[in-house]
Order: sequence, then C-alpha cells, then structure tokens
Amino acid sequence: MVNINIVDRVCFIEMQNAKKLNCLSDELCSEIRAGLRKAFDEECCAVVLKAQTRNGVWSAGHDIHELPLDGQDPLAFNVPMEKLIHDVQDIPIPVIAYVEGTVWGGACDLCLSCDMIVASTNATFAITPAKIGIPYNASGIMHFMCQLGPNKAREMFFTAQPLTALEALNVGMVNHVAEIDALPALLEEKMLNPLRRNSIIAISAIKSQFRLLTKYSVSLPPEELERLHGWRSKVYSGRDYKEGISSFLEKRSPNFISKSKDLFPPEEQH
Ligand code: YXS
Repeated sequence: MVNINIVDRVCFIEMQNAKKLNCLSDELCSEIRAGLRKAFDEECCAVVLKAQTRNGVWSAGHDIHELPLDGQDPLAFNVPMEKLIHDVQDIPIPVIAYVEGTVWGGACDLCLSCDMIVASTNATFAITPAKIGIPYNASGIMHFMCQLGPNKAREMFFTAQPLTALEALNVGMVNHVAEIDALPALLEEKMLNPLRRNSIIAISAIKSQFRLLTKYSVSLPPEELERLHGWRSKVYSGRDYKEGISSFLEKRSPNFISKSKDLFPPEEQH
C-alpha cells in the first residue's frame, strides 16, 4: 500500500493504494506510520508524503467502510488515522505533504498536520464531516483554526466545499503551488536542499517547540471538556451519522433530519 524510499537523507513515503483512492484505512495508516519510524531511525532530515493518484484523487480520506456503527467515537484518540496524525506532528523531522490532486476529509487534516504543504495547481482540499454527519474532533478543528483562522476554517467545515490550491495558498494553508511538472524541482529547491544543508538537531528542537506551543495554547476546564465530549457523542451515536454513512455507500443523497435543538434539550439549557 505504501512505497518507502530514502534518497539523500529524505524519506519519500508514497501511498500506492490508488485503486481505493488512497482511503486512509487502518492498514494504510499503519504502513505510513512505519515509514515515519523508518525515517527517524535512518536519521533523515525530512519526510515527503506523496500519493499515486487515480481520477485525480490524492486521498479520499478516512475509509468510510471502517467508520464504526456501534456508537464508538469514529475519531477517537486511538483510531489509526488519528494516531498517524499525532505521529506526523510528533516526529521531530519536517514532514512535507506533496499534493497532486484532490484531498478529502481526514486526509485534509493529515495534510494540515504536516509541517508544510506543496501542491500542484489542480489540487483541492475539502473537510467533509458535515456531509456524513460526523462531529469532527477538537484536535482536528484546532488544526484548521490555527492554520486558516476561524472564519475560513468554519467555512470549510460547514460547507464541506473544496478549497482550490490557490485559495489554500492565499490563506497560508499551502506553502507553494506550481504546475505539476514543475513541482519536483520546486520541492528540491525550496525545501529539500535547504533542509539537507541546515542543522537537523536545531530543526528538531524548533519543530518540537512548535508542537508544544500549539498543543498547549488552548486549555479548557474539565467540565467544558466533558460538555464538548457530550456534544460529540450525541452526534456520532445519533441518526444523521448512520444516515450519512449509509447514503454514501448506497450512492444516494443523505436525508438528514436531526435538529440543532436535539443537541441542546431545554432541560440542559442554562
Ligand atoms: O462504488 P465503488 O465500490 O467503486 O466505491 C466507490 C466509492 O464508494 C469509493 N470511495 C470510498 N470508499 C471508502 N471511503 C471513502 N472515503 C471513499 N471515497 C470513495 O471509491 C469508489 C470510487 O468512488 P467514486 O465513484 O465516488 O469516484 P469519483 O472519482 O467519482 O469521486 C471521487 C471522490 C473522492 C470525489 C468521491 O469518491 C468522494 O467524494 N468520496 C468521499 C470523500 C469524503 O468525503 N471523504 C471523507 C471520508 S470520512 C473522513 O475522512 C473523516 C471521518 S471526516 O468525514 O470526519 O472528515
């Protein structure tokens, strides 16, 4: 599912499950995580996460077939896609998302969790839980808020509409955009060659500080955390969530009927 190739201290991890649109299945996430560990063990100075595309799709996001229907949190801390996102942020080596094509759902969060993104002009980025009735998770929402600002992040989550590469560049989500043929040279010149020249131990210390500063920049009192979890569990154990998944798999439009007030029953309003 994944090809790992180390060239001149850079670890290229290529998703090769194009026939399944590189859906972030548990297996694919585990193989990418193994690639990250190999990059660290082999003392690489950078990781490049890329994909073989089909129908122009870089990754179609979490594998919808693997979303739990038994009331479990689909985006719990310990699900493989979330573990991959944590590993990308925790590995003290710059991880660059190299995007040619369309990115959907959790794969968009994965790209945002990388340290930098270079994209081809035909790339697009969409976060789509609202289309499937999924109450994304706080850490994922934070990624978008930090990178895009609250307004653009809300627009992406509420509309589930793709952002073009140029729009993503304009809001600072993407570092560089180029025509697909020019992207390899841009990656080498703007990123990989400087990273090979610079001090990796200094970069590791700087990346680890970025991680701590963003991770602890928000503190919610425990009761607020519990309230947040209550909202999420009501949604992912509710009707719209199941309807979102069934409608996708049955290739029909979803019929969402849950109401906002279902989340805030009168007895709980204060
Ligand atoms: O009909 P077959 O069996 O060939 O299967 C179809 C699709 O069902 C399948 N497929 C997927 N299967 C599992 N998980 C997926 N995420 C997924 N996406 C697609 O692949 C086969 C070809 O799909 P098709 O016919 O739609 O291809 P297309 O070229 O017309 O359209 C490509 C896409 C990517 C635009 C389209 O497949 C699409 O919109 N996929 C869903 C993208 C998405 O919303 N992903 C989010 C997944 S959930 C997730 O990541 C998070 C939990 S969250 O939602 O919270 O962000």
